[in-house]
Amino acid sequence: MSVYTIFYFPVRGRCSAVRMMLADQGQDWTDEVIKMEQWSEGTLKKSCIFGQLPKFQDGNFVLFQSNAILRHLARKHDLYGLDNKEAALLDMANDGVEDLRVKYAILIYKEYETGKEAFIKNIPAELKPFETMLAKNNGGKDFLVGNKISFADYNLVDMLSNLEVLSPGCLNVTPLLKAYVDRVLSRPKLKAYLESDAHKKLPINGNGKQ
Ligand code: GTX
Repeated sequence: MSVYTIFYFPVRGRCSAVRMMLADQGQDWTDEVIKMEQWSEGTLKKSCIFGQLPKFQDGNFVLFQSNAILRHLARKHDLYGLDNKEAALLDMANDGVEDLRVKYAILIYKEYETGKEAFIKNIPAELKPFETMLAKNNGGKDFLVGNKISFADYNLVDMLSNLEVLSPGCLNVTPLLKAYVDRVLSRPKLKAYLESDAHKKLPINGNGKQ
């Protein structure tokens, strides 16, 4: 039995980066899939501290908030930089990914028909800070920070993969980011997970839009 359990809806959504990180680090986990009918019943929602999923269990330790889950696993599996300054830069990058993810979620769940064109037009501006971070770190040949993968890399690569689905080719304007995404996605354990049915059967979002 795996020590980690993810309770989430049958989507990639806010658990994709967590799953990518666990898979790439050779960790097992159990997915407890929560269908909308079960969620609507209300008991589970009431038991969740912010009334939302994902819920994560590390043994008996229960955690909510997707970014807190990423950070908890990063501390455990040495994916949080080499020192406090690297950790702070990773926090900065991850907060940037979160800002972008919130805008993406608003588009997908609230404004898809009216806001898609403007969102796509603005993608190059959204990518620029990450391209700049990469350029400053060994000319973009490594990761966001240092030369070791981190939790923020999994989160960013997941987010950028979603943008590529929304607007194919959108990463062509940021060559360092494009090469970095390809590099991360070709890591053997991560690639195997992304090619698995477990991943492929899950839609990116819960409303069929992508
Ligand atoms: N800040 C939180 C985090 O990062 O974990 C946000 C969590 C969140 O938005 N959870 C949503 C939720 O629990 C689900 S994420 C979107 C997936 C939708 C799939 C639907 C099939 N929503 C239910 C609720 O608020 O009652």
